Amino acid sequence: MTKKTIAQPPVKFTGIKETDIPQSAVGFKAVKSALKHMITEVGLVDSVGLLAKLNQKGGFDCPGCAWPDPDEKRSFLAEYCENGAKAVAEEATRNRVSPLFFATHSIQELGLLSDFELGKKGRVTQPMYLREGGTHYEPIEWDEAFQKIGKTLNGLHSPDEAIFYTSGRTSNEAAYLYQLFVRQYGTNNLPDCSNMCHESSGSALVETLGIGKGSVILDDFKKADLVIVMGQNPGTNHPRMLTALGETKEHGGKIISVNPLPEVGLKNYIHPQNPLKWLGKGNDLSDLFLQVKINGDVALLKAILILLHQKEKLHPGTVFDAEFIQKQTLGYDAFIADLERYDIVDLVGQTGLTFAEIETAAEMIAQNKKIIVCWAMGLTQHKNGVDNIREIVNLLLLMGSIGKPGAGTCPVRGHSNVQGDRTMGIYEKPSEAFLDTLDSHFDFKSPRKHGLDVVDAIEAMHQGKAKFFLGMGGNFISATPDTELTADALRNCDLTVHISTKINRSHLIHGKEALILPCLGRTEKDIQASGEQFVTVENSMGVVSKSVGNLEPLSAYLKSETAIVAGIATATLQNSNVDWTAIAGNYDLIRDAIEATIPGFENFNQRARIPSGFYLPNNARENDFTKTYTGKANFTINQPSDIVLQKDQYLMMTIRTHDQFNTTIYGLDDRYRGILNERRVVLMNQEDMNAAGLQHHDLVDLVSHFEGQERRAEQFLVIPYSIPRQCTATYFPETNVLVPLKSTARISNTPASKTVVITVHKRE
Ligand SMILES: Nc1nc2c(c(=O)[nH]1)N[C@H]1C(S)=C(S)[C@@H](COP(=O)(O)OP(=O)(O)OC[C@H]3O[C@@H](n4cnc5c(=O)[nH]c(N)nc54)[C@H](O)[C@@H]3O)O[C@H]1N2
Ligand SMILES: Nc1nc2c(c(=O)[nH]1)N[C@H]1C(S)=C(S)[C@@H](COP(=O)(O)OP(=O)(O)OC[C@H]3O[C@@H](n4cnc5c(=O)[nH]c(N)nc54)[C@H](O)[C@@H]3O)O[C@H]1N2
Ligand SMILES: [Mo]
Repeated sequence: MTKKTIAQPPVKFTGIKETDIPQSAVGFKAVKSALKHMITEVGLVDSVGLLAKLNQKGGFDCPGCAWPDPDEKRSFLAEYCENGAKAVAEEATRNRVSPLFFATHSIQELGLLSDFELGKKGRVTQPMYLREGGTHYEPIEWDEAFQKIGKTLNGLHSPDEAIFYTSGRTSNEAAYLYQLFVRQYGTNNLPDCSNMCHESSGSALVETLGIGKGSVILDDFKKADLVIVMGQNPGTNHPRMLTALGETKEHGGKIISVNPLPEVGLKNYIHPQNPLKWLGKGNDLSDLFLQVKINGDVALLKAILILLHQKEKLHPGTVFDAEFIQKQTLGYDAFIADLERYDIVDLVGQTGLTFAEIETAAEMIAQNKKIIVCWAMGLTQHKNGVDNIREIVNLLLLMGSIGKPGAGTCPVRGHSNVQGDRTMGIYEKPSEAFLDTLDSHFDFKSPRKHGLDVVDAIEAMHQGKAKFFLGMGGNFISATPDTELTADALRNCDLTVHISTKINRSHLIHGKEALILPCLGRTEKDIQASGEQFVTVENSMGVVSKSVGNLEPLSAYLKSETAIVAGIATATLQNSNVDWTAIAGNYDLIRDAIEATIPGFENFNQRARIPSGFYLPNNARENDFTKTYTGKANFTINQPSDIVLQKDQYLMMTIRTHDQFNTTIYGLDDRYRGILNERRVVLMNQEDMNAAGLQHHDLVDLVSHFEGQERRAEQFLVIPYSIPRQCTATYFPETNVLVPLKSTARISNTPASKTVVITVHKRE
């Protein structure tokens, strides 16, 4: 019998070095680091060509984060950042994973590589197949691969036994075709990375404001009096956002950051596109830094809300926007009644902050009427993740700080097209209205039963209720919680299929049979029957724009994601009245179908060709809240954290280093945190270390505790760090094994990967 490939990256220490934490984000080092990655992966000539096209009008969209590009003129080389350049380098790498590579390395052997080592092997060049009981992937022809998928899908007892995952890099065109195929096949099992990411934001915003997206645009940052950045590390994950925050400051606005860690980008900032400023000391970006305890945000917001309410009672009409509340909202009285039940002393205690700090924040908020709140995973990945965001909305509603310039909600998205994929219908809980339109346009009946999200899909595979997994991009095994359980879930499948650019761990943890289908990346030319194609993407602020690759494809075997979907659809669907070959041969035809079925895409083909793109409608931005279930913006009642830690327990947040894009590990440095060449670390408060008898660089095992179960991750080095008491931080994906599958946010079902209860055990 063949042995299983190990599910987690093996324990390997790479030789930790520590440095001082840099004083500011960006600067020469960042540019040097970016160019080094680029030149190593793609060579000097192509590097220059790529950077010249990156995020330029008429170029390709950065495959890094979803932060928008300025609408106005973009200067040469200006709209890239260190980590964007790394994302491009990683995709445009010349390193190839060829059939010869697979013939010489068994899957088990590849499993022994770390994620960093595996990723550096490069791009997959040909479709590959793993037969039942096989030890090595073998090359396969595209048609045969499609037939195998069709045969497996048509052999299932029900279409609901198949899972169709999407990661957020997939273009609008590919995503649209994909969901159409999946619904024609007969299921809504379309989980996506959003389920693990901003689902809490979507859930909270739809309920309260009637749109699951943020309400601000880039220009609002110049007009805001106050920007609050909560649970986000923009210096690493959205570096171009620092330019927008810099503009807030230049226009006289203030910034508050709320984070358990003093993240470098939020403290100090040097404008990357203004070299003269590199020589200076940088700007103090945050006017107030609140070093909150992990998951202390609802308590903090409630304490602030109480203080604002007290001020309003003392001087009526000076703090709250009574007219806005009266005209546009529902639920104010119940909200205030609930707020009055809380004791501010208890709340302050839960935050780990001082009363004075919270009072300063409340004062800054009271004095400023145009407020933007930005957030990311530090707020969404908690049991009360939806509560976090609804409480932010409460604050904005009280201040009337939404639906006007310089004010509103700003959930900062992750993957470059994660928002667009959802707009295209990649959603396990589609609305009736969307399905009705799809059905009438394509003349079929799509399934009405809601599908499975990521967590439920894992559960279904684990229980043998789902037998087929297809990943449109992404790295499911490494991105999901509870690594060992998820691995067993995938191993239960009859067939696992991955449409990927690069080799990753998910190719190694497979069903009975497995396929890797290699696709073109953003940076590559996409030629179809009707000639050269472009795709479109939607950024974090609802701008849809075109993206065109300029590199020759890495291998002649690669297919575009759209062509792959069309191939699978043709091999699977017997009675489809969609001409899959025609539609995938000319992306204008896909855009016509999008225009006909999705609101906001009028004249899509024409507007897709406008160089800076176009904005999708946004009711919250327009101060229109009639789209909520009550027809008004809704106040909500939210819960602070209910986690009670035992004396020896800590909360652990799993975060990204400066050298990774989710599960893709670019390098081993976390430069902005001063931790170099090592990922197996646990950041702890020095006083907690003293109390537990732990020393710098002690080797420890981490054990998580959930509903009486224990999960273990072995061998991490203790690093003393500026972090509140009883809080710890580790890097994802190494500690995903500790995140229990069922520990999720209420309503959104997002894994609570920022609130893992752990104990720390010194190894003898
Ligand atoms: N270079 C690069 N860019 C990326 C990514 C990447 O991996 N690399 N990933 C992309 C994706 S998919 C996403 S979703 C985003 C992720 O962007 P971020 O959300 O910035 O990513 P994380 O590293 O998860 O950081 C979470 C931040 O929240 C803080 N935090 C954790 N828990 C709490 C809490 O309870 N309260 C508060 N107030 N703060 C908390 C952490 O200290 C950390 O600063 O970035 C996108 N962009
Ligand atoms: N513990 C913990 N877990 C987390 C998180 C956390 O903060 N903590 N964050 C969560 C979040 S926010 C997210 S978004 C998920 C991310 O989950 P995923 O989106 O599933 O993971 P990625 O690492 O972004 O996927 C990288 C892989 O995508 C493939 N790829 C790259 N570009 C393309 C392309 O253009 N087309 C195709 N078809 N494939 C491509 C490559 O093969 C690469 O290996 O992880 C989640 N998991
Ligand atoms: Mo994400």
